[in-house]
Amino acid sequence: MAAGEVKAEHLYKPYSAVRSAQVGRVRSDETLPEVVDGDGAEARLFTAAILTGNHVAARRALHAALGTGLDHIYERIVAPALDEVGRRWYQNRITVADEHLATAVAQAAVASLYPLIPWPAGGPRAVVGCAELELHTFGARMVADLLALDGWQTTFTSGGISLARGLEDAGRGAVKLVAVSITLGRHVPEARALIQRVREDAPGAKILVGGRAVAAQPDAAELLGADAVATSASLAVKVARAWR
Ligand code: B12
Repeated sequence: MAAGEVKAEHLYKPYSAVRSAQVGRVRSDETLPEVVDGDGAEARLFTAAILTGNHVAARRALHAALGTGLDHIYERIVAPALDEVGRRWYQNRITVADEHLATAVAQAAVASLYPLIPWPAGGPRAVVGCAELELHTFGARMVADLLALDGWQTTFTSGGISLARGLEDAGRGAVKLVAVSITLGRHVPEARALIQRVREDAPGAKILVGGRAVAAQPDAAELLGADAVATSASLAVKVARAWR
């Protein structure tokens, strides 16, 4: 999506539930957006907050859910909310600017949790990133965070840059796991080439793939030359445990 202008009227749309969140109350309100696969009121509040650019309400919704675990926050609140944002954008119900704003608010809210999380130190090395050209980085970030929480020493290389560079920085010989996220089907060829390079550069590393482009393809690991495919960040953690 090309960058768009963020207009002031996008910042605070009249969702009464967002105003409720600002004063710390969660209430069922039919003005809240429906969220498929989300966790009830929490996901709906968070969705309303990011769609209205309300940083305070977005942060508050995630902080209130911190006791449920980061995996719950990521998969039952944040990912379903972003799905809803994508759906609305696809249906032309929101603008590109709305989508950019919602994503930025969601990322800032997630980042505000980081100082509150007891990240373990040390552990086996993992490098997590996207295929080159892939700009959808949020899912990979979630995978990196949940692996870090499970005791991996994780390097997150973000998107649009070479994951091979991340491998180099982490010390290729020591890397036990490389996780590659692919959202768009058109990036599968780059991902395959990247995985081939990783095989040569870090022959001891296990390679895990995931993301929207491969989640529904049971033979994705074979097609891409990876060791396994997982459909969510928490499943990535389970698969990776066997490789520690
Ligand atoms: C935010 C967003 C963007 C942002 C991304 C910002 C960022 N820093 O990430 C920007 C603006 C860059 C963007 C651009 C585009 N986007 Co976009 N985007 C989205 C949106 C709304 C949310 C994505 C997101 O973060 N989801 C939340 C994460 C957590 O979900 P996830 O990535 O699937 O990750 C989960 C699992 O898949 C898994 N997982 C992910 N990675 C990995 C890796 C491993 C190893 C494992 C095991 C698991 C795993 O774990 C995660 C949690 O469980 C989606 C809508 C949607 N439904 O996703 C559209 C969406 C993905 N975008 C879409 C499109 C079309 C585009 C553009 C092509 C638009 C355009 N015309 O320019 C460009 C392409 C840019 C590019 N070159 O990559 C379409 C894709 C359609 C398709 N073909 O599948 C979607 C689905 C919107 C829609 N409804 O049509 N987008």
